[in-house]
Amino acid sequence: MRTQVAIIGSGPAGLLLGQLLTDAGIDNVIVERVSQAYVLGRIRAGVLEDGTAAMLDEAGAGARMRREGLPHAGFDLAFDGRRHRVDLAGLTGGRHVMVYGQTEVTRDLMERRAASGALSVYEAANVTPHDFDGARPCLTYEHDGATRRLDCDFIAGCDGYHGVARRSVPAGAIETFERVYPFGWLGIVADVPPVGDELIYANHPRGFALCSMRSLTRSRYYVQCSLDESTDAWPDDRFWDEIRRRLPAATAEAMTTGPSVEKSIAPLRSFVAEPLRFGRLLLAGDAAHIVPPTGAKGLNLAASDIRYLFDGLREHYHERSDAGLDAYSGKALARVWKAERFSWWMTNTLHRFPDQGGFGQKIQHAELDYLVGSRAARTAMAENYVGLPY
Ligand code: RFL
Ligand code: PHB
Repeated sequence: MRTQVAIIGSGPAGLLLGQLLTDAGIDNVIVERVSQAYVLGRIRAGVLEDGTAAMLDEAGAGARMRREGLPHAGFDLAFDGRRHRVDLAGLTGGRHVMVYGQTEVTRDLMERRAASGALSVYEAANVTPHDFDGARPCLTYEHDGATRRLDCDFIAGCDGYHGVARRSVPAGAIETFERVYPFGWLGIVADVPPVGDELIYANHPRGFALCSMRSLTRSRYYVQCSLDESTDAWPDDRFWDEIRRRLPAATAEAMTTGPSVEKSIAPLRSFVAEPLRFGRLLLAGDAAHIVPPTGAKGLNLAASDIRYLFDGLREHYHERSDAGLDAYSGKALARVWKAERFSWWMTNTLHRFPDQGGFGQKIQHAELDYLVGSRAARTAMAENYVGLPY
C-alpha cells in the first residue's frame, strides 16, 4: 500500500493532522496500536485554548464543541481559605478557553474522518518506521495476522509519550530534557453538577486540588497524591473528604458528591525531545513533549505542533517549497518551551513539594499573594493560560 503521509497514532494530534491533510487533498493513512473503542475510553484533557478550538473548526469537527462546549471567561485560585478570580477575558482582551473533553474531541475527529472516507488501521501491532533518513520511508505493521507495508513520503510520529516513533531515532540524533515531579494526580469523574461555574485551582497545606468539569452535570476533580498511592486505597468517600478539606469551607459545603464513574492516578512529568524532525520522520504532540497537567497545555501543544506541521506539508505538496518543513522543529519547539515553562511554574506555585521547607512555602505564598494583588502578574498568567500566539 502507498500513501503520501503515514500517521502513527490516532490521538488528537494524529486525527487533527489527518483531517487537515485529507481536506487539502493530501492522502494519508493513520495506523493505531489499540482499538477505536480503547482510544475513546481514555479520559484526559478538558480545556481547549481558543486556537485549538479554531483548528477543530478548520478541520470541520467543531460543530458539536460549539454547541455543547462550555466557554469559560475565568477561573479561581483558592488558598488561605479564600477564592480569587483570574478574569481571563478581562485580562486578555476578551479571550476565553473552551471546556470540552478530549474524549469528545477525539470522537468528533473520528466521525469526521470516517465521513471523509480516509483510511485508519486500528489494532496494528509492531508498527515500525523504516528508512526515514532517505527519500523512501515506509512503515511495517501486523494486522489481521499478516505483516503489511505502507510506503509513504513522510511519517508523522503522533503516537504519544510511549510510542515507537521517538524510540526509532538513533540515540545520538536526539536530545531529551526531563523533570519528574515527586507526586501524582488522583482524578475522578462523577455525574454530579460541578461545584462552581468555573474551574478552581487550590493550593492547600494538604496538597493541590482542582475542580474541573466536563458538562453542567459531570464533574472532573483531582487531588495531589503521593506516587506510591493506589486507587484501591481511595474509595469515593475518602476522595470526597480529602478534596473538601483542601477547599475553602463555603466551597466544600457547596460540593455535590456522588459515586465516581472513573478513578485513576497520573504521574506528573515535564519532558522535551529535540529536534522534532529526523529526515522524513516528524514528531508531534506527546510523542515529542510532555507537560504536567496543571497548566492544561498537553492537548493544546499537540494542536499547535499540528498547525506548523500541516502548514509545512501543505507547502511541500501545493507550493513545492520545503521552507515550512525545514522551519517546523524550531517554530514548534519555541512555543513548546514557553508552555513547558508555564506548566512548570503553575505546578511549582500550586503543589506541596516534600522538600519544600519553610522557605519554599513562604516564597510560594508570596507568589500567590502577588498574583492576587497585581494585575500585571495575573495578565502574564492569563495570556499563557488562554494560549500564546502560534
Ligand atoms: P495521545 O493522545 O497519547 O495519542 C497517541 C496515540 O498513539 C497510539 N500509539 C501507537 N500507535 C501505533 N503504534 C504504536 N507503537 C503506538 N504507541 C502509541 C496511542 O494508542 C494513542 O492513541 O497523544 P497526542 O495525540 O499527542 O495527544 C496528546 C494529549 O493526549 C495529551 O497531551 C493530553 O491528554 C494532556 N492533558 C491535558 N491537555 C490539555 O491540553 N488540557 C488538559 O486539561 C489536560 N488534562 C492531560 C490532562 C493528560 C492527563 N493524563 C492522563 C496524562 C489531564 C490528565 C489527567
Ligand atoms: C481537566 O478537566 O481534566 C483538567 C482541567 C484543567 C487542568 C487539567 C485537567 O489544568
